[in-house]
Amino acid sequence: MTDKPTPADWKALADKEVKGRDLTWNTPEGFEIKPLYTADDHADWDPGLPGFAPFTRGVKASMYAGRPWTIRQYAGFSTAEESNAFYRRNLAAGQKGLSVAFDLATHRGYDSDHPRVVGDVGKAGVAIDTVRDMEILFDQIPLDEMSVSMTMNGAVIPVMAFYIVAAERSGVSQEKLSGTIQNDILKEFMVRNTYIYPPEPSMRIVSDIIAYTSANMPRFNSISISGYHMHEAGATAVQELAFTIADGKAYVERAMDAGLDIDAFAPRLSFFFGIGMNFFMEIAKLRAARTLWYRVMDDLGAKSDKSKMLRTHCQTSGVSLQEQDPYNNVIRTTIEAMAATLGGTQSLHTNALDEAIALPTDFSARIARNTQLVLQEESGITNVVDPLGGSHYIEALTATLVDEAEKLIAEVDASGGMTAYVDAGAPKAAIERAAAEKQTRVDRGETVIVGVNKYRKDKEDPIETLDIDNAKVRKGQIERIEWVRSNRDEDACRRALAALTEGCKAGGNVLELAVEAARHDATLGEISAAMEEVFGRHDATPKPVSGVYKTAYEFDKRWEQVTSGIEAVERRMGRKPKIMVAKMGQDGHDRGANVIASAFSDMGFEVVSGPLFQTPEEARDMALENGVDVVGCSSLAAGHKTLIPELIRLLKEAGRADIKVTAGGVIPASDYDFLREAGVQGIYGPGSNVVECAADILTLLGHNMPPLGEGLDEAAE
Ligand code: MLC
Ligand code: 5AD
Repeated sequence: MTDKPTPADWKALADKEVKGRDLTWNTPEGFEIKPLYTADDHADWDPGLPGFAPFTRGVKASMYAGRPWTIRQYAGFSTAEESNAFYRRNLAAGQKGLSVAFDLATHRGYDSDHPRVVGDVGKAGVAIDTVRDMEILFDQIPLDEMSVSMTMNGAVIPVMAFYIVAAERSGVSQEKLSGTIQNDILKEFMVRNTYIYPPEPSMRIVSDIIAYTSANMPRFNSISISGYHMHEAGATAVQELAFTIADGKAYVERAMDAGLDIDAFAPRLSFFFGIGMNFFMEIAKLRAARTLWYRVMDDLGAKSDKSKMLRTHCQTSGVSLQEQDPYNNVIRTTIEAMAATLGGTQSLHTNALDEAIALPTDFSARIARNTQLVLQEESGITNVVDPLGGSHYIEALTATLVDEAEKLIAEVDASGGMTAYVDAGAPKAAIERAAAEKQTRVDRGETVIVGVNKYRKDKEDPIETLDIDNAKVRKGQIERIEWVRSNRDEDACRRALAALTEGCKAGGNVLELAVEAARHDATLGEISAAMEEVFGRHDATPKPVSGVYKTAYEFDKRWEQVTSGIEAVERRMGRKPKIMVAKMGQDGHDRGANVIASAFSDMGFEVVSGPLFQTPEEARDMALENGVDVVGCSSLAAGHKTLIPELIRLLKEAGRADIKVTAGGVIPASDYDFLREAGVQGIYGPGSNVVECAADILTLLGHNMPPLGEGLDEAAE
């Protein structure tokens, strides 16, 4: 009989097989992943049992064997009528919970008739201006039975108030409402950008909502503390974990400072994570998150296990999905959905295959939902609790993630806690750096994306996407606002709004006051404005990181070609070519704009970063004042067909038709002709390579740019 092989024997054999090649893999988190894990890699780690502290293996003892996760698809577009019909079709086809996506006008506290939101109404979600809209949104959906998530942070007060009053009008009192409000403002300042008020009053709003729901709505989750958007903005798993848990800690401390008993509200705090393509890391991330939250809440003095139990929703990763070869997205989403469920999520949204281009159609939404139905009903995943528990790799990864996230949380604590850390811009900068590094790995082909930087198709087949007639939605909304205004008791409404403003100044629960205003049919814009009077409106200018691209592309031939092209243009013009990166409308997705600004500035362009939320007029003024050669408009929320042509018209009107306007972001190929006819000179959709974009822009500036050194596929090898 031979001796039992040892890890050293394995190493010798593996080395021989690969002739000594190094098989370790460095993850974006900076972990060195070995090709083999054994019990020695997690000897000091005990994940315990599901249903018991620290809940690493799951929050319920029986988990999905007892009840599967909630299939909760995030959706909303155009009008309340259309979204309601879409929800009802989805529920009939197997969806289990609702999740409302609001348009950006609503997010930012503007009614649909406000001049700043002309391009945004009904585009990225449903337009909600009044309680009447909310009643239509849930028509024939029993709110005492259906749990409803609402993704709202900026205009969280009017939206919660409308929901409560709409339910009330349908005969359902607030204590019967089950669901979740996102209400997570700290991550808005870091990555999502749909804030309205400055940080301090925003934190008060969060705490007022926690106080109100814990007193009046026992089945309602007062917050969804979200790492998802950090993940999407490019955060590593360690950053997502640490900043999300630290955010949670900040909210708990704030509510305790307001005099609330931790065990009275903590059982209704919930979480939300993004699930990307690093399969095992994502599974371990959810297990680590539960462990971390248990420890944090224990330290904060929570007594009840329910207060220390991290319950979470997950969504598969939007940024992992691609415009090119889009059916690959079904495969990616399936892998990510498996990671979320093997990690023990409570609720899940699976993205649609047309994610990178538009909002889901009935067809793409059906496949996305069926992905979960197949996992639940065909795969057998639900039969065993934490089926990967005990995997050497998973346990070792979980333990490492807990350790590394705890180090980062300690760093946040040392800087004065998450509110101060966010105020100083530290997490935003760290995430942007990680995002720029990630983009570089993709552009250089080190991170493979099938169908994009490797195995690209010669010709893409067009797919059908959802198009929303924004002007029509806006017109209908304006008519309804007018109808509501003419049918309300104006004096009572004004008094309720004045009481809300007074409450913002003097103290008093702002949600309670807003519910009263909603009962008198105040609009979302009016309620937001009544609060803005006291709190003010927050704005921020992006601060792109610098140097990441330069370092990553050192000695890269294509990069050198572009930088020498820029130098040539600079010699000709007697100054650096100047590009303004513009973000118009209420679309706050700034990852792409920041990546472009960082990369172009590293290449040698002079970059002017426009603030978020500009109107076309403001973008024109900034372009003229700064004497730019190009305005690059970044659009991810479907405002491009309204806002970019308007900017071009305004530049022409100012006699500066020579300023080139380009467009980048989520732009369906079917809109390219429309934009070109409107005068857009370069269009860069998802999956564009920054070096190639720069070469293209040099050509626009009249430089005779030779073809870039190598093709994409060669670069990927
Ligand atoms: C669950 N239950 C069980 C059980 N499993 N009971 C017995 N045995 C089991 N095995 C019980 C639970 O205790 C609970 O009851 C009830 O069943 C429902 O289960 P749940 O696990 O709480 O699920 P759910 O109601 O779906 O709640 C999940 C949640 C919640 C806690 C994570 O916060 C949620 O639904 N979040 C969704 C957030 C969301 O959709 N966000 C979209 C963001 S999109 P009880 O009585 O204990 O409650 C976005 C994108 C953008 O943000 O725009 O940027
Ligand atoms: N409908 C469906 N999904 C949406 N998402 C955003 N808005 C909507 C909507 N109105 C999804 C996308 C996006 C993520 C933030 O949420 O997947 O990437």
